Parts: sequence; structure tokens; C-alpha cells
Amino acid sequence: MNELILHSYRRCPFAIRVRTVLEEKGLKYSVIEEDLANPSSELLRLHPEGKVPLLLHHGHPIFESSVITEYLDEAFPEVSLMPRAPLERAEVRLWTFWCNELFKPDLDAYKYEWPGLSADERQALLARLKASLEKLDSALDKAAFLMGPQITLADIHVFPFYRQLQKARPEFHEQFKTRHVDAWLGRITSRPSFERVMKKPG
Ligand SMILES: N[C@@H](CCC(=O)N[C@@H](CS)C(=O)NCC(=O)O)C(=O)O
Repeated sequence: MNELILHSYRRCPFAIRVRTVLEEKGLKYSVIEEDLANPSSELLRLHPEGKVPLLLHHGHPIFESSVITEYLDEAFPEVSLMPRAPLERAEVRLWTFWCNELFKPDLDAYKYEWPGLSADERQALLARLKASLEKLDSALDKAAFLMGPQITLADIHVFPFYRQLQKARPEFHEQFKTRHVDAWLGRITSRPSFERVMKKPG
């Protein structure tokens, strides 16, 4: 049985998290590229919500992107993507929580709901996004990556969402000043892992 199989979708930011970890660790894996409008019967059977990413390790299903990435980091510790100190490990998870629970919902609203928002809602949304991006920018003013000089799961969990926002709205840079975040994204996307992560299937 193939050791690592990932049900994925190339442009899904959650799946990009997992493929980045697999590539950064230099692991061999195979990808099942899902059609999200018509998911495979295996994905529907093994994931309670029928979503990607879903990892099979020796046939054991693991889902939820940050559960998968932490699992891979523990199962394949040679290249470590988590700090050792408990407080720093908590900080990585706080970045993940911030991204999933606060940043992403605002990004989605900015990308998809903008035309239907009232002037007050737009103002409130822009203020929250600005505060979020300032938080990221000031963390990245101090070091190359969110937790210091080395890439960790904090960066890997957050960057696909910032990249998505940057690509989705061309006027983005007129709204927000994100010099350090842009340099950070460039550092991540110029790593050899990223080209392989975004390679077209087939
Ligand atoms: N919380 C999940 C979110 C995964 C997710 O939303 N995946 C999307 C693609 S980006 C999906 O599979 N959507 C299909 C659906 O909702 O049916 C994770 O972190 O893995």
C-alpha cells in the first residue's frame, strides 16, 4: 500500500498547506486531484464533510489541514517545522487559530461579499483587515518568518491565504501597506518546494 496519499485540489489553500509540508520535508507522496463539484467516493466515505485535504498514511485517514500538518511533523521529524518550546508551539497554534477564525472569514467577505455590503459594513471590514495585515506586517518586520529565522507551520498555515487575497483583488495594494508581508510571501514562494506544490497535475 502506498505510504502517503493526499486527496487534494491544486488551488485550495488548505491543501497547499499540506503539500508545502510534504515538500519541505522531502517526503514521497501521491496526489489524487479531486474535482470538488464531483468528489471521489473515497473522499466522501473517509472525510465527514467530503473536503480536501485528506491524507491517507498507510491507509489511515487524517483530515483538517492543521491536524494533518502537525501529524506529518510528528511522524516525520527529520525536518522539523515546529519549535520545541511549549510556549512557541502555542504561538504557532495561535497564528493558525487567528488565520482560520479571524483572517480567513474577513478575506472571504472582502473577496466575495463586498458588492452586497453596506457602507458601514465595508468600513468595519476594511478596519479589521487593516488591523490583521498590520499585525502580520509588524511580526515580519522583526524576522524573516513569523516565528524567527526558520520557516514553521505558522508561515505554512498563513501564507496561502495572504497569497489568495493578493491575487484576488488587484487594488489590494492601494488599500493596504504590507511591505514586510510581501517580502515574506516572496521568500516562501521562491523556495524550491513551492514550484512543486503548485505544479499542475497530470
Ligand atoms: N477546515 C478544513 C477546510 C477544508 C476546505 O474547506 N476545503 C475546501 C476546498 S479549499 C473543500 O474541500 N470544499 C468542498 C466542499 O466544501 O464540499 C481544513 O482545514 O482542511
